[in-house]
Amino acid sequence: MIILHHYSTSPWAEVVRLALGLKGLSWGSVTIPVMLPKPRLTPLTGGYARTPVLQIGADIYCDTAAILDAIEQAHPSPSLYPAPLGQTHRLLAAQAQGATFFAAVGAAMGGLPAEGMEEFWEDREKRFGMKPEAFRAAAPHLATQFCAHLALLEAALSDGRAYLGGTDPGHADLAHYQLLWFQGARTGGDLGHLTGTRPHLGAWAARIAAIGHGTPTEMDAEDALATAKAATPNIRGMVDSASGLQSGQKVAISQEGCQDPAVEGTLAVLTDRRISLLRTDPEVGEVAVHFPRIGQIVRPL
Ligand SMILES: N[C@@H](CCC(=O)N[C@@H](CS)C(=O)NCC(=O)O)C(=O)O
Repeated sequence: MIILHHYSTSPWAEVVRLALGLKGLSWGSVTIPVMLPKPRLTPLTGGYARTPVLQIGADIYCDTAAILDAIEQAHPSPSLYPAPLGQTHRLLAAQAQGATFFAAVGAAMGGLPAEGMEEFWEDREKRFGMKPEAFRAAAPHLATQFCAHLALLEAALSDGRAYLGGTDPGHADLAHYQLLWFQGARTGGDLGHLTGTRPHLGAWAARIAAIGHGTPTEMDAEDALATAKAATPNIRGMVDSASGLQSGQKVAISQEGCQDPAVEGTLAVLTDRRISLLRTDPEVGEVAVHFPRIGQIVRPL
């Protein structure tokens, strides 16, 4: 069974929920905390604590790029990479990360009060360097950048196409949609202030929302840990010899722009697309932790 570790307000988790919906899947839903510590998640990941994380048995997928690959591989139809864009969906989806995502976060959260959210801001400052005062000061600029991005989406959709790639939705649609979806967090989901003057964007967002989330079933974190313990990791691939690293070598993986503890383990796969580590934890036994190559810093131990 596919298990998603997430929380309801996570925009990147919304991408995965919609991908599961697009494929009409049933899945186990484990709710994780919005900030550290995440003691029922990190035994699985070895320290990666961002949201979302997907689990299939003893295989743990970190980051939506690795997660969507895993879902696509396990359930190829309907594809998250439909023609005519095909793999170009990945390129377009990557554009929703980094500065674009930061602008969306600024637009959605820049105006939020510090009062009552002290712990949250402390967490985000420590882990991602988001100093609340500096973030609030930058919010008006970030909001302009976000609106400029929405204008690009509106223009891309203005020839009447249903989705970014044409008639079928794919990874790129979900990745860019979450930026907009997140703006509803403070308005109970209402996006009228952003879609009112952008009709193509509004119709596209409504089509994507209608995809739904498939069939989630609430699941206890302890059951997810037990599921991992009862399973065996599924490693496919090899270590690219040009990397200078070798299979079986101890390495640590961390993420650019994130101060969370590095995940340490034995290198099993390293290609331009994927990094997989094997690690053992008393609570879950041996698990494989899978990452996309982009965004990860690999350090030999
Ligand atoms: N590149 C990652 C980005 C994930 C990300 O930034 N997630 C946010 C929430 S949507 C996060 O980790 N926030 C801190 C947390 O959840 O503890 C992906 O595609 O999954």
